[in-house]
Amino acid sequence: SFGSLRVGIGLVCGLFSCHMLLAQTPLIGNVPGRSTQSLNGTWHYIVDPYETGYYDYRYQERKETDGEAYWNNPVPKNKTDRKEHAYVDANTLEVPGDWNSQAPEFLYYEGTVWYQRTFDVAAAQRQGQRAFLYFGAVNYQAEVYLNGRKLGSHKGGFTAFNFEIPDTLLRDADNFLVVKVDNKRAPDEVPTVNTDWWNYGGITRDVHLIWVPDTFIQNYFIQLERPADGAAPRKRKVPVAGWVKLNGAPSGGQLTVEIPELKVRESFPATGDSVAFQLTLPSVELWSPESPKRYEVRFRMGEDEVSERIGFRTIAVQGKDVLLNGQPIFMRGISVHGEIPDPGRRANSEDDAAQLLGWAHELGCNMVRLAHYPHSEQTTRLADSLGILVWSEIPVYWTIDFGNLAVLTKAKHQLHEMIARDQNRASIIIWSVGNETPVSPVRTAFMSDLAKTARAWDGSRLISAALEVHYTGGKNVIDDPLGQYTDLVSVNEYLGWYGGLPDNCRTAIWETSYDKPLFISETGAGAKAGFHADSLTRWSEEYQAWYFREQVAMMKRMPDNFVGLSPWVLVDFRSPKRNNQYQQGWNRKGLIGSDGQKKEAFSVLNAYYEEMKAQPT
Ligand code: GCB
Repeated sequence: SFGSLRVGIGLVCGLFSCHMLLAQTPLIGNVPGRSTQSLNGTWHYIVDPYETGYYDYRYQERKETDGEAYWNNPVPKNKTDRKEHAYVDANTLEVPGDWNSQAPEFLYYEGTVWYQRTFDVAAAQRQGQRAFLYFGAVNYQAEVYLNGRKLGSHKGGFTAFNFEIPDTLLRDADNFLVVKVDNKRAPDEVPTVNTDWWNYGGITRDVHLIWVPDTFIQNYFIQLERPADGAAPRKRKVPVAGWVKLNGAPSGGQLTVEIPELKVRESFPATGDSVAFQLTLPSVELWSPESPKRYEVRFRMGEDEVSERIGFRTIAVQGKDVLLNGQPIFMRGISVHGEIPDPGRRANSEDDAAQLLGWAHELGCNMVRLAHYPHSEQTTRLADSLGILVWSEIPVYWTIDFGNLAVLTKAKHQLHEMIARDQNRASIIIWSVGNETPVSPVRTAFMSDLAKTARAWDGSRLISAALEVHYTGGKNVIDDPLGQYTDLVSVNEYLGWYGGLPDNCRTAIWETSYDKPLFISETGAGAKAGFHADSLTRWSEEYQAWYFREQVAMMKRMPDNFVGLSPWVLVDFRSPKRNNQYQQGWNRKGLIGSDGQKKEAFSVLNAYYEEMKAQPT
């Protein structure tokens, strides 16, 4: 409704800019639909564990003009000149990419690495255009410098950000671009020091220059108006609502929204820098996993035009059900890390997304839980086109410093950046505000604030968080107070792995204090691919397959508010916390091993999903 729309506009208009360390421009939406110049490729690097490029020998931050600051071009003026750093062709890293997988000496490196490259811009491209420097993700903290001047900084390893490049700073040739990347873990960051995944460092996603006219469409949101009480959306005369955020303060003008296939084209007066709009579509074919229909939607304002393919659907909770387009759905999900095995690296391309979602599709899934942080934009766009429902999460994981207001602000930044990038993806039905956070009053205050904030920013999707279950008196009880604030109650359970043996599932009784849909956001067991033994032997494929057989049987006896599951996990992934002879630095709960080999449990879950596909929900 329009109440939430206004909040949305307030958000994009500035709520955030006041928190920024430097003048970071709010995120430009739909970057693939813009005029861009790629800055991917081979960059130079300097490894700098002591941060010598940043601090002088008295450990004072270097002045911008300091010749030994690593953001400055270290060209000796003459042969007597001394420079103690250099970007050399012997030291290069590919962007996008984590550094850990690119050279053996980086395998366990956490700290500062300076990235450097030069680039030219075509004079014709530059003419009358504003330039923005865009990063798909840098883990964790980025300090960005161009031609010796600082453009800005950013924290948060999995979300996109951009800075405007002042026209006076940009040259036609040999622009000297430096990014200081620091992935040291810290107790007051998000995530905090302790996670069950490897902290891959680097410029892990695409880098682009974006060219836009003086006044441009910065971002927009378009969706079906949410029908009351989970009712099915209308098929004819369908109400659509949205907003557009403009940048470059126009003195009026018209914003045009067009959906050519539906012969819809309407203009709205742009009085300030935001425009809220409503449209009526004559008819609409709804987006769903079975038929992921998308329409080309065009936005035009003055000289700027952006377009992309957007699906229309509704998602709601009604009583015990999750309704997609007014119909109850069962989520045949799988949890996925944004990581490619063999040898273990951050997923960073369209091919990587296709690999991971392709495996999920083979497993019989209609849903993925993208754990535990926002995945690449290629992933959510591919999910849109393949018809895979998505749970997208911020890395508020385990023991965040809940009592620290600055940490809440950091979590909200990441929440905002996640939503701002992907708010038009039909595939995304759930925003998750965290995973397995330990119950306490201060934590519940923190987490419920995030849940409320997410809902205020995007009232069109469901809000959840992965909670824990406890086993008491022979029962599995879900009574985490955070459940009051989420639309569906999601829990991670490992009955038969972290407690007891898999046959304990046979007598398990489930109890929840919430009259809401129940989703199992994790369940899993470790096995080394290719290790075979009897099913009582831990780490064997047989144990894991047995675990899944017992779990599936239990799922079939779940209470009637059970709406699906996303077991842990699609593929083995690197975790420095896992060090027995089978693990060797890997979490082995994948249904697929680190060599890409499917384990026996894969076919157990697949058989269940094939059965569920055939069943009416
Ligand atoms: C969990 C966590 C996940 C871990 C998993 C495990 O509950 O949410 O990040 O990797 O358990 O393997 O223990």
